[in-house]
Amino acid sequence: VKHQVLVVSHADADGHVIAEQVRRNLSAVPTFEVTTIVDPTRTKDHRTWLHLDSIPEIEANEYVFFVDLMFAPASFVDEVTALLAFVRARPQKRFFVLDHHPLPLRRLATAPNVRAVYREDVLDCAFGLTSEPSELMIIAALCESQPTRAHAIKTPLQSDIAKGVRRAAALGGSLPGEKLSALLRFNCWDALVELGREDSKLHRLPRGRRPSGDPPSKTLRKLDRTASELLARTRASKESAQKSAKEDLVSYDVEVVVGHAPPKVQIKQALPKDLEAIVMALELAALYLTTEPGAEFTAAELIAEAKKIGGDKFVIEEGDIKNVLGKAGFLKKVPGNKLVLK
Ligand SMILES: [Mn+2]
Repeated sequence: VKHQVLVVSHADADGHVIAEQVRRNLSAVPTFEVTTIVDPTRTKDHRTWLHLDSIPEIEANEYVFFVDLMFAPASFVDEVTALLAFVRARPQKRFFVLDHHPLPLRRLATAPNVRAVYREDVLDCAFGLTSEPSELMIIAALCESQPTRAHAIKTPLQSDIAKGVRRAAALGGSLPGEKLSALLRFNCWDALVELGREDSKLHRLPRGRRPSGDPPSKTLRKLDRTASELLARTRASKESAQKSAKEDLVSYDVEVVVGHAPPKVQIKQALPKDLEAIVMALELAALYLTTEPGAEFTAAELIAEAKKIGGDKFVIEEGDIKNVLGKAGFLKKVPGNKLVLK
């Protein structure tokens, strides 16, 4: 039996991309079954925290990751109070919070089953990242207006994709939420590049919104059709998987292929899947052992926690830690043979 894992993210441009990166990284853990919620109504902004009961999908999951959802400087006390009440009422679940805006870390630390991380550069705002920035996170960072190291390393193509994602994510259009998430999941980069390169007259976005009177451009209409097709096939594939009761054997990621030629623009996988899985589980374990900033733990404690998170079927050896220490950016050695989260 797999652990059910849910990623809940902000329905803006970078939020869609961050959700997809986190989904991919968590999915590397073979014992995790990961779904995402990015919803232009329910995860529109910081008020999401006040309406967590509008996301009943949370109840079926053991691990819940809130990403790219900020706490507003003027109303964070109410927001964090609502989140704390929500997680305390669900002591069997583990919650993680990650954003590139400052978080109310001290208050969040008062609940036993939530861990929070603030990373100021969007480039670092995902779980399971390695020291090498991923293309997805470069695109996510370019979607935001905050200062980021991404500007120093971006390619023109990544900038065009980011522009396309911003246009696709603009509220008032048909793509934000499920559809844009599907386009990212299935690597529809070519059409997103095309969207980014369309005439800006077709994409007037006052205050980031698409005015309701503006007709969708040719590329927007094409992306809408592709997304609808992908979602229909995903649903059909899930239903047939349920019918045949062989869910473990059917990976709808692999099964669903967009009709036409394969997309030309490829997004690189950073690491082989098994190493990625180890990095991912160890990071979650390190987060869980970090009950206060700078908390120290041993490698053995880290492995034990990673096994608990991954479940019995998840194999991880002492030697894997050494392998990972060099590649993952999140652990630091401290005197006394201990480790801390960076
Ligand atoms: Mn953001």
